[in-house]
Amino acid sequence: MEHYFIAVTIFCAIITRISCCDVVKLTFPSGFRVGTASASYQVEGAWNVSDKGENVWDWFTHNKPEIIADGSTGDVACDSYHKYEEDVQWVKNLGLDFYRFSVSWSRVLPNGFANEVSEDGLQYYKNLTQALIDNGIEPVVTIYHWDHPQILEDLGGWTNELMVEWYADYARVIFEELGPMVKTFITINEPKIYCEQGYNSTTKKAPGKTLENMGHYLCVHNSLKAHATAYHMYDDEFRATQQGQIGILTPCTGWVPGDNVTEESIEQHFQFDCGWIMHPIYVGDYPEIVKTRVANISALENYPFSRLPEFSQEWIEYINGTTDFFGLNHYTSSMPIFDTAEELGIYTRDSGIIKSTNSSWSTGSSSWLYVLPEGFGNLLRMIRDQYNNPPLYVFENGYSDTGELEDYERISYYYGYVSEMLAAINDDGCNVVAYTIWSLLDNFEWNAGYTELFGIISVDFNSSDRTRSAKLSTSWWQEVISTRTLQDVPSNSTRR
Ligand code: PNW
Repeated sequence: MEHYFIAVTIFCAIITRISCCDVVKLTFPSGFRVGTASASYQVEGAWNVSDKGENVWDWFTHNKPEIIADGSTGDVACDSYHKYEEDVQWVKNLGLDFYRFSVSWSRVLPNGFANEVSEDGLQYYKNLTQALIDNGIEPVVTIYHWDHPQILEDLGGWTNELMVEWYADYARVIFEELGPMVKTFITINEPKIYCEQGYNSTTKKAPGKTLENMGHYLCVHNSLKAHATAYHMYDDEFRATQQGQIGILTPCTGWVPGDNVTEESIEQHFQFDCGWIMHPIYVGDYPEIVKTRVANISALENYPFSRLPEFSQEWIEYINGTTDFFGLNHYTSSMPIFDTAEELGIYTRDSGIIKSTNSSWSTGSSSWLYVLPEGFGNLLRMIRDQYNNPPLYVFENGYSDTGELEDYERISYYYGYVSEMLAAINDDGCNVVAYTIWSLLDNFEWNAGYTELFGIISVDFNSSDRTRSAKLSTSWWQEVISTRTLQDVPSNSTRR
């Protein structure tokens, strides 16, 4: 009899523990913030209204349509330039805490330079910011999300060190004009992506240059300098009165276990992926392994210098410490293994890492987007350990399909990724303070055009009105946000 009671007691204890902790794990901590995001070129349209100047994406889509999967452009996109008030209502109805949008440089500075400021361009962003505030939504402003003025590109773009000053002049205008209303600024979205895909071995993204296997290093180098210059400017001239925070965003991919995935291969992958951008900011200078490998390989290739530029001691110190938070964009993972033959493509050759995948993994409509939530947890713990557990904002996470309204797969992706994140917070002490849904609306997905759609709200790109409608994920997120708790993935009998 006694045994029976003990057994029942233990059983009840286990059950209570499971149910108690499941609920805890699936609930956002108090004070945690949830928002959604977009980028100017992907949603605004109105590419030539008023005095707006041409930017690199206008030029690229108009002149290289063959590179865009469906030959499309962002000329109209979601027409958010005209429909921003409706967008704000969607954000409000979702119950979100913040909306992250980006400013189009050439809409504000039609010539690229700060000698002429567009009143209409500024007014648009002031109206959008005010509409958010009026509706109780915090505006989060990305100063630059890939669409710099074409004239600056004609002058060398991110490979020209003068871009650091041009960017800083532009940032000053944004701090002066929007700063009084904005508490969170992001200087630059993902140098890694536009530098690798716009200035190196592929022509996938604007400006579509192939620059001797070093364009991406030069581009990141100047982008980090530009970021740090804007950070110091904010610190010196605006922080005291505006009382905001400012940081940079980088995309980091995660990893999952597999054959030949070792602690060393994970570390090397991390440093070339995440550390390339964040090590200069959190620790100082590029990671040692990145400097050594690129220098050695450049020497083997007979360059008289490393293809990775060197920072002077002044710049190392100037860049170090220039972020108030770790801005993370995260989508996917791989099994990083050493490329022992060292004979694959350029990225592999410099990093010495192959990001291997498994054909059984499911993907979104973006071929690179493998759904591997556990990789997200691994990444969050690594960032905690490498950079002394900084406050971390997940500023993008999302899933692409082809625009289905019954987007069960998207909900299932969010369920998996958000529960991994909550476990990393609750069980492993990761200091994640905010999460951002990418994206509010289906939109122009860069070189994929409208063939890969990330929105939790559908946009009819065939209607001149760009009609918005709810998807299943709209109401799922609404419920998650109002309860502050993850909801089960709805079942679909016809689901694969
Ligand atoms: C982001 N990766 O880029 C951009 O900031 C968005 O503008 C874009 O729409 C979104 O992701 C979806 O593509 C990334 O391979 C592209 O890990 C690729 C990766 C990460 C971010």
